[in-house]
Amino acid sequence: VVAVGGEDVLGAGELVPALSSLEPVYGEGSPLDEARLRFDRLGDRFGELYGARPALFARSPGRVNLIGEHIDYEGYSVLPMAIRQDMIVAIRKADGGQVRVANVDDKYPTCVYPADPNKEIDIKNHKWGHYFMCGYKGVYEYARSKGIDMGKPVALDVVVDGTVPQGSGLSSSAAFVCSATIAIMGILEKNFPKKEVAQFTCQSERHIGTQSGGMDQAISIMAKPGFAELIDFNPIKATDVQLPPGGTFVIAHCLAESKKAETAATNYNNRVVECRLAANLLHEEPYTTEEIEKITGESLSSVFQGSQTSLDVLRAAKHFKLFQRAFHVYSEARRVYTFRDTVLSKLSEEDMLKKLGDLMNDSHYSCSVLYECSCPELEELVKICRDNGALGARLTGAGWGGCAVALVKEGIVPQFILNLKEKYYKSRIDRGVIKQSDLGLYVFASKPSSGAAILKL
Ligand code: NG1
Ligand code: MG
Repeated sequence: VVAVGGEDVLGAGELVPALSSLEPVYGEGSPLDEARLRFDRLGDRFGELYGARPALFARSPGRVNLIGEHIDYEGYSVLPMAIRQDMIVAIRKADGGQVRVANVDDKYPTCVYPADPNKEIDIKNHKWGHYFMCGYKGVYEYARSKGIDMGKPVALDVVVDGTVPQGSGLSSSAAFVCSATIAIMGILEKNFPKKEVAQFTCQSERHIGTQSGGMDQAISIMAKPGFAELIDFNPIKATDVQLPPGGTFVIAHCLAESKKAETAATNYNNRVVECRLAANLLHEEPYTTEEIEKITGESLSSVFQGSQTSLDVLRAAKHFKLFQRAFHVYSEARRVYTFRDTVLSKLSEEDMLKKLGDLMNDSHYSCSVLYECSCPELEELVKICRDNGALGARLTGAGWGGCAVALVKEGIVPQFILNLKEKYYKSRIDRGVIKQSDLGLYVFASKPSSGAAILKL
């Protein structure tokens, strides 16, 4: 049994040995030297900070969602793939009673927490290290729910290095929560079934205050190199989807950051609440609180009792566009299956790619007009993608900023990326929004990467 590529189990104990090389993680043809350098640098930084080698490393990838946006929290299937960009974690057990979470990038000051899985995360005071503690709390909660003895809560020294751009819709947050989780499992020599890790890490991330669906954690944990995955929920299941070789997905950041944790009450969680309400009532005009209460015969604060994040939404909202949100969800859920069926169909590759592109365009329209989770920058970027030969383009992830994903014929990828640089990024480099040398972080082609792994290097 191995940790990555192994069928069902994840961990680093007797049952599941940790990987001892990077090849199975990053795969053939990927820049392994670069990856090795990152792990070396992470180990060195760990040594500088804590005066020791890390006991082990863990890695979990970001993802790009190809289709199926804002429907995971309704329980509908989605179709993401893991990307090479990831979060890597170096860790050891520490003395004392603290969890110290440092970053190789000085932009992220070290966060220190009491080593107490019962302590609530201070979400009103958002810090980058909170995501690690989501993972920490989650592991203990899962163990408790299964009656697994974890002993005394463990103090930890941690350093992380992330290459998934933040607030980009590429799921840096889940990559962080998942890598933290499996790093802690590794340190405690616990092996848990992959599906359960995929399930409980979704709960774990909710400690940050977003009512997330389970897509990001599921793909980060269960991805297999070379495949996108159709993810079903309740129970979680991942089915490999082999994409047509003639098409490539290009990911491009619009450079507006989607601050999901900070804007939860008006954006992400608002849509979660609207969808829950829409399941009961539907007409086209926006609903007021009073009207919904009249229809349901119940006050909204009692419907959402016990969920502070939902009560925050109710306080921040003027009206609820239930019909539009539901229309998006049902049509998007259908597009996911049509996308999967198209990939499996006997269509010529040319026709297949065209159909997939059309579905992506329809998905974007629905996100933009019905779900209202786009932004002017994303609209401009998606249009530029289409004008420059993309078969389809759409926002990906939560939206309100972050990335677009475009389906592009393999043969024109280099020229396509050059065109985006010229038409979208150049003026922004001139205005100092980003540096020319960082461009590769914001626009790149991606192949489906592997899922979470524990490494002893
Ligand atoms: P991002 O913001 O891209 O990580 C979020 C949710 C997903 C899903 C998408 C929209 C979290 C951790 N992730 O993704 O579950 O709902 O938005 O499809 O909240
Ligand atoms: Mg996220």
